[in-house]
Amino acid sequence: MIYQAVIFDLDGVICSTDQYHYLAWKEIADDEGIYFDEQINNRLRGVSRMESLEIILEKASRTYAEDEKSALAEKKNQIYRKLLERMTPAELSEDVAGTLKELKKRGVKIAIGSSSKNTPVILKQIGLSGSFDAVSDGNNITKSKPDPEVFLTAAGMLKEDAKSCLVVEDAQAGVAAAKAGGFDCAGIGEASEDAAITYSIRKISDLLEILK
Ligand code: B16
Ligand code: MG
Repeated sequence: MIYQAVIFDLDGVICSTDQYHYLAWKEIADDEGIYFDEQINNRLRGVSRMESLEIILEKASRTYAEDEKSALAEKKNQIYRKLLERMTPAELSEDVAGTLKELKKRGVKIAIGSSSKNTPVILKQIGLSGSFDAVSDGNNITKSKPDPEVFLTAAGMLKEDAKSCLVVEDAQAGVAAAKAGGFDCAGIGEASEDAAITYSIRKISDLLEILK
């Protein structure tokens, strides 16, 4: 086996919080009278909160001052956190839960590499707190995807180099981050057709074939 560890993106890979991000940003955009739809929301995948706001403000009819932007990002996060409270372990699929268990059984290390500052609360809500060998997230990085920092930090925590780790991503920004860090990448969902991936997977348990 060429990989000692798997680094999972969180949103769109381990669980699906994208509809919650969408609902929260939609509320902000509607309040501000800014056009926002699912297609724009897709561009926010894997991108940090402030960078997401900048993408939304592309459709605004005026410019926003820095303190207004901070206030909007904070308001979005409050709405999003309220929605996260509704998440339960039922939102963790059997496919994901079974795959994590099997990887552990095979002695493969598992980590999270997410842009989200809400990673600890999401892991708690879906019952995965303490399940990973390392958690690298929006709280311990300075540069967000497509910068490789979040994955390089995860690999460092695992004491592995990039070539020994496989990154699993659903977003273009995340695939680019993996590539920039020298990681092989398995793409799922939208990223399964990205030209920069190493493997295309339809479901998380497809990893078990790659890691045989
Ligand atoms: P937060 P991932 C990303 O998570 C989301 O895909 C992206 O839409 C979000 O803006 C970002 O986290 C930051 O999230 O506002 O919770 O810090 O895909 O990298 O797990
Ligand atoms: Mg993602």
